Amino acid sequence: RHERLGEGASVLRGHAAGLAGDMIAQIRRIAALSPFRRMTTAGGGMTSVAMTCCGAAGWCSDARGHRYERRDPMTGRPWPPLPPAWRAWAIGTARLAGYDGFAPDTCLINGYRPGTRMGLHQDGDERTDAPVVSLSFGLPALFQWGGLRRTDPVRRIPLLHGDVVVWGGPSRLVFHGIAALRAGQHPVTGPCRYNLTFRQVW
Ligand code: MD3
Ligand code: FE
Repeated sequence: RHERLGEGASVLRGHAAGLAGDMIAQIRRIAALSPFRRMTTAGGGMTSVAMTCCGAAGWCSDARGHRYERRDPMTGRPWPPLPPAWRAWAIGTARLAGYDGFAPDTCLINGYRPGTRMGLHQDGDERTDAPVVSLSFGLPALFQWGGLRRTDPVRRIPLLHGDVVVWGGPSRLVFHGIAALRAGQHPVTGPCRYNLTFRQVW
């Protein structure tokens, strides 16, 4: 159940499938306080993905650029708290993958519908000496996993309902993305995919 993808990266296939019902109910409560929204990008565009966050920090993008903020700019209020059970789960999962001492202070929640995609990018707004724990629910996605340079060749890895991936060490700064989601219906999420990423900002 614990497959090494590459240096520092491991996948736990289906590891979170049993948590889906509770976590999706919790996502709805978070989204009632800080709704899913597409974010403006510095280039003048919008993210294809709809996002919300919980925890002491939340990832934000606007015409000026992207960064973490303590408050949701849409509501002016602090982001909803990171559920303690989520935090404990993420710490335990990081440990299973070989990362002790993970102290996540944010969870970015991405909402995908058919056609939604995420272009190739690196994640460096948070601490890159801490891993990222990612969790997928609902419709399958094709993860694009490149290298440290944008032009490096890309591997394509399916991410299915309940799959968990832990990225750290040399894998932490790789370029990655998600191909346009294909239409479908999932018994738990309907026409959606959710991706949760636990990170340490501060
Ligand atoms: C590898 N999310 O939120 S999850 C993101 O499915 C993001 O929504 C994708 O890329 C999604 O930034 C992919 C897998 C993932 C997440 C973060 C990473 C892989 C990563 C950070 C560093 C390296
Ligand atoms: Fe990313």
